[in-house]
Amino acid sequence: MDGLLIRGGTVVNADCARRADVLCEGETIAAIAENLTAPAGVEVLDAGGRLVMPGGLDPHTHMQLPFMGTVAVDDFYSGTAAGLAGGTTSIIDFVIPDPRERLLDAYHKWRGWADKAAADYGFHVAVTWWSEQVHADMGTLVQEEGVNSFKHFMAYKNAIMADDETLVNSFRRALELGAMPTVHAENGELVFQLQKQMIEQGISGPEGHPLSRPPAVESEAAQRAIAIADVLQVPLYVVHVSCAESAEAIARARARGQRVFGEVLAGHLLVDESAYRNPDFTAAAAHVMSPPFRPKWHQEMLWRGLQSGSLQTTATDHCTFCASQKALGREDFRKIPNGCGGIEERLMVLWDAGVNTGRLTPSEFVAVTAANAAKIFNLYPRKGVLAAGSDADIVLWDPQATRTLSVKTQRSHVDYNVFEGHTVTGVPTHTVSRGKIVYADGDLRAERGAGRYLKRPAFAPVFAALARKAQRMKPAAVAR
Ligand code: URQ
Ligand code: ZN
Ligand code: ZN
Repeated sequence: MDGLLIRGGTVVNADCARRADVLCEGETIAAIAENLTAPAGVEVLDAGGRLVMPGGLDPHTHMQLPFMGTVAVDDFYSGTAAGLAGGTTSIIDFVIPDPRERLLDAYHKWRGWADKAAADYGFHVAVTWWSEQVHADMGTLVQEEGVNSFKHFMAYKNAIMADDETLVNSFRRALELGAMPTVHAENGELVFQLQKQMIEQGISGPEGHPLSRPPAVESEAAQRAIAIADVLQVPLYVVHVSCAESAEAIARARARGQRVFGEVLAGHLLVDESAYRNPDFTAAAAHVMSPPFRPKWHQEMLWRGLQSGSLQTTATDHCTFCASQKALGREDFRKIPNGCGGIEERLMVLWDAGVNTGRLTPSEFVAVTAANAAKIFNLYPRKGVLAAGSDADIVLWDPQATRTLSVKTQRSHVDYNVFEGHTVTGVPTHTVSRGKIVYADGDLRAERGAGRYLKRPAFAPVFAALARKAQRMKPAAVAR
């Protein structure tokens, strides 16, 4: 039998940590208990007291994204391979149709691109325009293709920006289908006007990027999306929450009982906006992503969101453009392709800045790097937990080992590392993907095409029942 027994470790799930062995048979976990014996033919991996955790789930990546006149350099193979080297075993990427492009056509195109993935992957599908055809395609994607989340870019005017008509129609359709609307929350009109203002004032370098996207540009959109979702009674997931104002808006909505979820990027927790003032264009442009990296004090507010549970997931928004591509915007920062890397570093920087500082327990680390995203996007308990019957996606973690993160050693194809020079304590030594050791002590054995497409069932039965109940509970007209 092909199997793997991971012996002598401490299993850490989001709900508890305990000394236990993990027996994998084929692609799934067969048993988790103390003192398991290896059946004949099963490989034994001695954990030697290390931690044994669910492989990371990154709910926000853009492998080989065609964007701003170029294509992200990490494709579905190199990007997922880099993730495996960092302990991330699943991603949820994005299908982003051009306006007027059928959602189904874009979806099949992206499925073809992702065939080469080395790790498991799912897709959020972006709604970048509205029509009866979009309405119909959303239904097909949910009912036949296992898509249960739809993305809305409130930024990127004259490109993929969704206006309020699209937001309201699409959110309403998502509720009908039992799917989760998600948003990139920045006011695209404000960005457009502020960018123009910067250029008119002669500010054409990367320093213009954060100046044209201040936190209020993000929090206005976050609050608008939260209000639309509240009126329509549909849940909402806000991606890459980067500033205190948006985090507070989500916390207020949740305190009122509204079902809103927030995601934080590893970059926004560790990197600040001083990077844009680097006189070296290449270094500053390498950090151009949206929302931009913020003044340092926002980071503490994002950590508090994760610690308090008002923000639930972490991601990377891995969308990599090399210096030669970023140079498209050398004369005009509006043309710098937006995006940075991070899929290999996410778990290490979060462990180092989160667990080693006492902000997060190891179990809370598992919650924000895998379990919560798996639950929100309906992949749990297949992903996000080590339990009998779950996929054997496992990371062996050495909390004592150190590593200095650098472009010189990273697996990503991009020629920059926003965590350059960070020395972390706590690193993955082994990654197991559906029962196979794909990374061991620096030896990456990522296999092109080994990744599987992850169908994510809708939440329809729950939402529909809730919607009906809400209807019934509408207060009767007050008797005069
Ligand atoms: O906006 C996104 O999430 C994509 C286009 C990646 N780029 C970025 O700057 N975040
Ligand atoms: Zn975005
Ligand atoms: Zn993104």
